[in-house]
Amino acid sequence: KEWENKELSLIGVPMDLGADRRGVDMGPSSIRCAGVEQRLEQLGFVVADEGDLVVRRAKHHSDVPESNLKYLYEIVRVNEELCEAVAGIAEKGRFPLVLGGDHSIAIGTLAGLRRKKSNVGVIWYDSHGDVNTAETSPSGNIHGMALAVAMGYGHPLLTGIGGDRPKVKPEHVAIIGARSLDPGERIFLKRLGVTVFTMHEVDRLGISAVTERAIDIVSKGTDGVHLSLDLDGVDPKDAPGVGTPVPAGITLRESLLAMELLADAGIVTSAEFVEVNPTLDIQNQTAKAAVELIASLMGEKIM
Ligand code: NNH
Ligand code: MN
Ligand code: MN
Ligand code: MN
Repeated sequence: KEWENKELSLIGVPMDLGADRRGVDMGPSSIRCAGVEQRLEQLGFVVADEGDLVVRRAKHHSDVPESNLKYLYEIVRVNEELCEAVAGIAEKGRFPLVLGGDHSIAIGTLAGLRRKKSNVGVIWYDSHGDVNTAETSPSGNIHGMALAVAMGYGHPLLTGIGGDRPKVKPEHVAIIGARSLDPGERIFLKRLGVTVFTMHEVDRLGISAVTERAIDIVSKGTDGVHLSLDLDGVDPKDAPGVGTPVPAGITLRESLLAMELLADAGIVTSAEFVEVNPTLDIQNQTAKAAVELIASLMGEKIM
């Protein structure tokens, strides 16, 4: 593995424009407060905290004439920057760990990874599919479009970040935890043949079998695997500090097992943890959950 040197770079993206809701911009700060760097150092990682990118406050969301794409231009600008930053980290053979921020930042992360790897597998751990386009989105919020954009679908300013080519192939994607899909997303996911482990599969098969199947899918024919973990994939009882909580989700306990299985498989080469909103949280519980998940993903063992 390329990061066997245990060198890791943290980068925060205090983005909330993609969710059109304040508070998730404080996600990177809340995860840092929960002790992510120290925890990684205890695991033997040499951590370089690259700090946060700058996200400008937008005056008004309808900055694209005749489009429902909220805050498009600033989201594009930040993701271009994130793309460069992630590409630089991966280029040096370090593990990129991106802290969000809303999920629109996956657009920049995956564009950056594509510079180094031609076939990135993606585990999209989320209660949502995030495969809307401007045409299907009920909200106009770009965080609900990030995975579609990464596969090459959406506004050209978004799909063009880091170059016009698609960043991820549908057959290399596995969604885990879905329980809130918009009508257009269901059609899109079926048409593209994306593997979706909804809560139905999680309940029937159990999280360990689901994770093992997901590992098979994302590691077949790929040269790296990215974990894109939206904290709203975790049940709101365990992760209340998110903008769009959806009940009946994957417990923190199950999620930790999923991370441990990913660690054991040794396939994950980059990760991002997104959508933590400390203004909606209880005592930073959700950021703390994120740190537990990160530690398990990066190999922490009970004994
Ligand atoms: N599907 C809805 C939309 O596109 C909600 C997306 N919200 C998320 N996605 N938090 O992970 O607006
Ligand atoms: Mn340090
Ligand atoms: Mn999401
Ligand atoms: Mn979500």
